[in-house]
Amino acid sequence: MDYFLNDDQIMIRDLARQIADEKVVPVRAELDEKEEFPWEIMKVLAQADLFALFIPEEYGGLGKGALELCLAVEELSRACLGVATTYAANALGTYPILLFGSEEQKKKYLPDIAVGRRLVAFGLTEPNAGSDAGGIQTTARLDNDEYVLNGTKQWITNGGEADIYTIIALTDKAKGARGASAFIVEKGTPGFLFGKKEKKMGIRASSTRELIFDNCRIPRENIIGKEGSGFIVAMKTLDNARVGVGAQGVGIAQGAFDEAVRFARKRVQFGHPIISFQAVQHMLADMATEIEAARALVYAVARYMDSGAKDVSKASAMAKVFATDMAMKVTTNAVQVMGGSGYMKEYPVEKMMRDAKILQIYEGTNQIQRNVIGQALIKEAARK
Ligand code: COS
Repeated sequence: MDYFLNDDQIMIRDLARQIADEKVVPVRAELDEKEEFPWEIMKVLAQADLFALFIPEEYGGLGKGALELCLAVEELSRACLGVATTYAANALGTYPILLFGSEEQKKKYLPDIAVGRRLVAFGLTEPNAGSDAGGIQTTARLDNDEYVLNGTKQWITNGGEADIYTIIALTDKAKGARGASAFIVEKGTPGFLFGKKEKKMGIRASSTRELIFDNCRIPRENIIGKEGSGFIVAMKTLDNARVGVGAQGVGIAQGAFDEAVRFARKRVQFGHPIISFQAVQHMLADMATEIEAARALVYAVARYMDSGAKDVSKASAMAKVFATDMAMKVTTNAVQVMGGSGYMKEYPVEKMMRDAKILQIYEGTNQIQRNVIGQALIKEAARK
C-alpha cells in the first residue's frame, strides 16, 4: 500500500527502520532476558535526531507532527516493543509541557528533550487510580513559593531512568479530579524517591517503576498551566499520545507477521512448505488485511491531528483500540502459524505475543477506549 508519504516522512521511516534492524533486532532477546534498559539504543536514536521529531523548531526540534512520530514508533515496535515503549513514553511525558507549558518551561526543558539529553516520564497512575484516573490521591500543597508533593505513583514507564517527570497531583483534595494540577519534577529533588521496579510479562527492556513523593518540595513555577487544570492536561496528553500506541500495535503486528511468513516459506510438512496450505494462507491473509486496515486508520488519525483538529479524543481512542486489539490477535496467530517453534524463545514471536498484551492495557485499557468513544458518540448525537 502507498500512503503517499512525503520525502521527509519516508526518510524518517527508513532511518528508524535501519536503526531497528541494525541496532535493535540483534540485542532485543538479551534486553528482554536481562530486563535491561536500552540506554545504548536511546543514544543512537538521539544521534539520529529522532527525539527531536515532535519538538517545535524554536525549541531545537524538527517541528514534525503526529504522523512522523508514528512512523518512527511503528518501525521501532516492529523490532522491539520494550525499546519503542521507552521512546514513546518520552513523548507522552513531554506532551504536558508541549501543550500546556509556559514559555519559560518550554525554553528550559524542550531543547534538552529534543537532543535526547534528558528523558521524560509521565506520572498519573497510582495504586488506587488506574482506569479511574480522577481518583488520584497524591497531593501538592502550596507553601510560600514551593509546592510540597506527597504520595505514590505506580507503574510509571521510564521511572528511575528519566530525568524529568510530569506529575498529576491534587492541589485541592475536596474538588477531586477538578482539583488536580500538573507539575514538573526533576530527578534528584529531595523527597523524590524511586520505589519498586516491576518485573513484567513483556516490554521487559522498558523500565516500570514506583515514584514516591515524601514532602518533595518543588518551585512554584513548576506547575504546568493553572491550578485545577491537571485532569484536562492529563486527558489531552493521552488524547495526543494514544495514536502512537496504535502505531506500536501496527509495528509489532508487522514484525510478527514477517516472521510468520518467513517461517511458513521454509517449514516443510507433508512434503510441502506450510505456506502452500490454504489453512495457513487464510491466516496470513487475515493478518495482512488487518494490519493494513489498522495502519490506514492510525495514519489517517495522525494526519487528522496534524491538520490542527481540536478534539482528537474519539479518533485517537479508535486508532488505539483497533490497532492494539489487532496486534494481540496477529501476534497470537503468528505464534500459531509457527506452531511449536513459535512458542520457543529461539524465535522472536513468543516475545512479541507477550509484549503485545500491554498495548490493550496501558494509556487507558481498551475497555476505557470504548467508553471514551461511546461518550463522544453520545455528545455528537446530542448536537445533531
Ligand atoms: N479532553 C478534555 N476534557 C476531558 C477529556 C478529554 N479527553 N476527558 C474527560 N474530560 C473532562 C470531562 O469533560 C469532565 O469535565 P467536567 O468535570 O467539567 O464535566 C472531566 O474531564 C471528567 O471527565 P469524565 O466524567 O469523563 O471522567 P471519569 O471520572 O468518568 O473518568 C476517564 C473517565 C477519562 C478518566 C477515563 O475514561 C480514562 O481515560 N481512564 C484511563 C486513564 C488512563 O489512560 N490511564 C493511563 C495512565 S497513563 S499510561
